[in-house]
Amino acid sequence: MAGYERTSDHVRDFIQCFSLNNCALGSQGYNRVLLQLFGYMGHGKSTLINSCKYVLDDGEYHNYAKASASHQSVTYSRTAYPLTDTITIVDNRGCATFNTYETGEIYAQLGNFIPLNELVEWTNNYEQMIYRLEDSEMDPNFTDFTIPVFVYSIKKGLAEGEKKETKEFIDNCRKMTGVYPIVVLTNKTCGDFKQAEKEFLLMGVEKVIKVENYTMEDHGRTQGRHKEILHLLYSVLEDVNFQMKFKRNPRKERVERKKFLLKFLHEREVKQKLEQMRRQETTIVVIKLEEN
Ligand SMILES: Nc1nc2c(ncn2[C@@H]2O[C@H](COP(=O)(O)OP(=O)(O)OP(=O)(O)O)[C@@H](O)[C@H]2O)c(=O)[nH]1
Ligand SMILES: [Mg+2]
Repeated sequence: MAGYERTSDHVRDFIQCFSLNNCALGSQGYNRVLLQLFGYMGHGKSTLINSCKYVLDDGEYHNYAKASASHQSVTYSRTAYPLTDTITIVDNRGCATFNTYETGEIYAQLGNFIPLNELVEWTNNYEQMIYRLEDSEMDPNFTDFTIPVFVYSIKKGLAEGEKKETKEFIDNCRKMTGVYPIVVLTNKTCGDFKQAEKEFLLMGVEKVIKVENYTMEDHGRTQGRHKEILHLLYSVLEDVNFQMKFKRNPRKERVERKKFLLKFLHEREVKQKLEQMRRQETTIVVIKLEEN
C-alpha cells in the first residue's frame, strides 16, 4: 500500500516536472505537448479532461470541460486546458461519424492548421478549407508536439461500419502526426473492454488504456481510478520521450502535413464531384425512360 502510494506520487511528479528540454536531443524547437482528443459524441472526452485535472491538481472536482449526459453533441468548440507547464489537453467537438466530412477538419486540427479555442464546424467546402490553410500561414504553429488521443466508450461498442472508418482515421492520424493515436476506453466497467481493446489493437493502435472516469455524480477518489489516469499521462510522455530521441525538424514536419492534407482534400473533392455527376446521369436516364 505504502509502496503503491510512493510509486503513484513518483509518477505524478514525473508528469508535473516533464519538460521537453530534458528530452534526449533537447526540445528541438517544440515547446508544448498537445494532447488532442477525438471521438464520437458523448464518449467521455470532456469527462476525461475533468478527470485529468482532478488527479493532477489534487483539489476539488470541477466540471471544467462542461461534460454532460445528452443525446446531442455537448461540446462545440475546441478548448485548450493546460495540465502542467508543458502539457495541454484539448477538448473537441464529438463526431457523429468518422467519414471524410468530419475527418478533414480533424486532420487540419492535428496538423495545427486551425487555431485553438474556436468553434468547430464540419465543412465539405474545398475552397473554404484551402483558404483556412492559407490563413494559418499568417501565424504558423510548429511548436506543438501533438499526440492524438481517441476516446471511445466501451458502453457503446463498435458497429461494423464504424470499425472501417475508425481504422482509416487511425491510419491517417499516424500519417498526419507520425504517431499512432493512443486509445482511451472509457466506462471500462460497463462492457467487454477486452473485446474493444482487441479490435483497436488489430487496427494497429499500440496503446489502449482503459479508464473509469471521475464524473460529476461519482468522483470519490479511488486508488485504481487515480492510477489509470496517471498511467495514461505517463504513457503519453513515454511516447514523446521515444519520438524525441530522433532528430526532428518541426518546420519540415509542418510542410509534410500540409502536403498530406492538401492531397486528402483534393481527393475528397474529386470523389464528391464524381458522385455528383453519377447521380445526375442516373436522374437523366430515369427521366428519359419515363418520357419513353
Ligand atoms: N460512469 C461513467 N460515466 C462516464 C464516463 N465517461 C463519461 N461518462 C459520462 O458520459 C456522459 C458524456 O460524457 P462527456 O464527457 O460529456 O462526453 P463528450 O465525449 O465530451 O461528449 P460531446 O462533447 O458531446 O462529444 C456524461 O454524463 C459523463 O458523466 C466513465 O468513464 N464512466
Ligand atoms: Mg464534450
